[in-house]
Amino acid sequence: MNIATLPTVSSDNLRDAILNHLAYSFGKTPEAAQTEDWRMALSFAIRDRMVEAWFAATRRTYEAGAKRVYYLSMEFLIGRLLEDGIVNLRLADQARAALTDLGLDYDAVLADEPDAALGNGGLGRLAACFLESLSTLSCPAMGYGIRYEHGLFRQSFQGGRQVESPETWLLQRHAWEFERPEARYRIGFGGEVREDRGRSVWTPSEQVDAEAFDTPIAGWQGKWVNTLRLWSAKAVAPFDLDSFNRGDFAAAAAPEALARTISRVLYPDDTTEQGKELRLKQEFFFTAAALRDILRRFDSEYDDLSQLPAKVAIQLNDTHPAIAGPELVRLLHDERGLPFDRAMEIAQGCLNYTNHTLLPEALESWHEGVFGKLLPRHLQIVDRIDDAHGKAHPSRSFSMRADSQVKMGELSFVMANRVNGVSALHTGLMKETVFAELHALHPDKIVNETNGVTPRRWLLSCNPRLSNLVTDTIGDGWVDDLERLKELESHVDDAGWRDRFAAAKRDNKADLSNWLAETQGVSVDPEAMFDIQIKRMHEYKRQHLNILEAIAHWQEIKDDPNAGWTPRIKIFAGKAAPGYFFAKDIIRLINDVARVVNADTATRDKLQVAFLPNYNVTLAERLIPAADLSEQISTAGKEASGTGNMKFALNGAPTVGTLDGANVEIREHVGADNFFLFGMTAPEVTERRMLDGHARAAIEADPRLARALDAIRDGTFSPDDPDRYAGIIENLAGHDYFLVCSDFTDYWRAQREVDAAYADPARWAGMAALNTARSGWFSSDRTIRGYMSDIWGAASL
Ligand code: GL9
Repeated sequence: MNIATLPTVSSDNLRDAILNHLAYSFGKTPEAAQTEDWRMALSFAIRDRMVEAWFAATRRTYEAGAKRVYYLSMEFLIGRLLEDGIVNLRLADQARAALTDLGLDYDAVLADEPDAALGNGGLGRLAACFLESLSTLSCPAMGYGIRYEHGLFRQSFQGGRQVESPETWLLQRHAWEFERPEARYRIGFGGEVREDRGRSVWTPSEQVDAEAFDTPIAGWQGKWVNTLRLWSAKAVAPFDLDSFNRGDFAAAAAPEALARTISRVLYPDDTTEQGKELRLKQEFFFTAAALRDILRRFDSEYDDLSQLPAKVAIQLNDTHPAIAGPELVRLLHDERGLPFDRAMEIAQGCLNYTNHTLLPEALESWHEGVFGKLLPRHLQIVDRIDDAHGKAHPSRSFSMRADSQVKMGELSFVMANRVNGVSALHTGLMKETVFAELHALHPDKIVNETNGVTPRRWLLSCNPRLSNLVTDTIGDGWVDDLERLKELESHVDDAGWRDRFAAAKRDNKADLSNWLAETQGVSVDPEAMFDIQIKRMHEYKRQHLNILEAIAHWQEIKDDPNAGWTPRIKIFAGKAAPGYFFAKDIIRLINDVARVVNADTATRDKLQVAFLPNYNVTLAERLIPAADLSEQISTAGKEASGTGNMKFALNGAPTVGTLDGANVEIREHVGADNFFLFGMTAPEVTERRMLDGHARAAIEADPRLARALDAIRDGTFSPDDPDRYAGIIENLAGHDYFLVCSDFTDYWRAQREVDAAYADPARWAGMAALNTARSGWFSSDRTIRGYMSDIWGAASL
């Protein structure tokens, strides 16, 4: 459907629709309605406006016989959906007016929506941005994942320590999904394989049903709507009547409880949890359901399986759905009777794999014992795939079945038509390191698709002040053609325009500072530099480098309080995996440092530190528009791409960062003058690590670093327990794998350059504005266009 044919909606229409839903969908009068009822009624009124375009998109796809894209991901970090829907349908003014008319606080109604945290971090958020861009580009696509009952845990602090509690987004009503009881597939586990007249027949010992829940995802202007289909696990027989009749109620309910376990919780690890049987079950559960659904849809249109690669592109988001390779071969060979080689060839024509990290601990592999017990037929198929690949390439030395393991990265690589990395640097390192041998055998397979972020959520919606200025200046064409931000460049030398740019940032900071005071008990001066590091807690991301620099900075301010310091507030947020004790210690250290530094009356107008609890998409949307400085300080070679880095640059916050992941490309785009570079390069990192005693040497060479470490060691920040951080000190002064000490001195230097630049408001505003003007390339629309042409062979309709 074309936008021209979309009915226009006035605020009166919308108000009537809200009142209708309040009465007829929720059975409430306006007098009795709670905020949640209004939120649901508004959501339904907005959702209604997506449905026609949703049907039309499906119709168009069938009519065109178009190739469909299927994005398989364990994680979709979608956050709140209501404002996204309102903004994409261009109904923000009408919605605000309608609610105001009804005597309601629009922002409070939007804030009532739970943040759907069905992902851990960048990988899951990328999947959510991709879905939105696929719809904006009217590419026929579907996301497949798991409808977790509990998303990523809630984080709070007790005495500065991270405490986890379960997340319960589904306890509130969820407005966006349509349950599809008819879209249900039986998924088996375990059991045995027997040969029957030359065919392998798998008889599982355990079964669950996967039931679909569909969420419409509207693109910009609501012209095209795709579907996110999440699978929920249900018992095959919900209830054991025999047990019930015997009075054993726990046993009667057991099948239901057992089945539900599969879609109960998101694993909270950002690097893959190794060897957990339930995790493998989750992976097979959603992947198998997705493949059955894909084949059912294909069968409804075509009867020749050799057409599959022409009509179906499947993207494996990391190795989590890697079982798709053997499962698709099983469906085509065992169940549809294609010869094994042909089944493998067709599967390889459909599947593609994205690698998101080179961290060795994140490369999934399963012990064949666990794998074979749960998926006995798939283990046989993996062996045959490995044999076939070995026969085709007799020179190869590796096997995906070495050391009694099933190696999912190698399996994904071999079964994929294309394999991609997520930034130029990362793709290069993939070719040189983990996939070097496979790359030599298949030199055309690896391609790069640098990540991107959707400008609808990450500028238009989260930063109305800046987006209004942009639209006032260059019109609104930038929203789905982000490179047009370049047109801002000619205004950057205009002092009046630059002041407007700076005013938008200042007002965003004032809002954040009010919110911090009201909700977090943190009081900060909005004139201070807002220096922000928000992301998962991990040693490679080096939040400890940041806090070490803060300590040294504090000490130096104390030495000479009147030396003209640039006032700063350092803001941190991020969750640590519950079992990652070192990362949890870093959180506690930052909280301890914050307590001491913020209480120091001699320094607190120059430096403050805050760690905000429970980082999620909603908090990111609040912080990023108010940031002056973006901290992207990972050890070079470790951050595959980063996407937060792009959101900050787009919102006018220059980066202090290393040459890692997409930082490299950000710096190329915004210009070296508008980026604060420090630290070793990836090859230098590799070299330095081999040098004995690199940490000790770095500490000896830099008295500031030595003094900061001493303060931690002597209990300055933990007077009740001076040894609390002995582990961190031992690590840093010892093998310091992530080279915190070796990069410290240059980081300090870069931070003082940041201070000097910030102290010159005109210079800073120019740098910030050029970051916005030159970030257009980092739109996920650009990324998706790349996948469509280089990987999927899919077209916009
Ligand atoms: C990640 C990488 O670490 C990031 O650098 C990258 O930007 C994203 C998206 O490609 O993928 N890989 C990964 O496992 N995570 C990433 O963020 N982790 C989480 O999602 C927590």
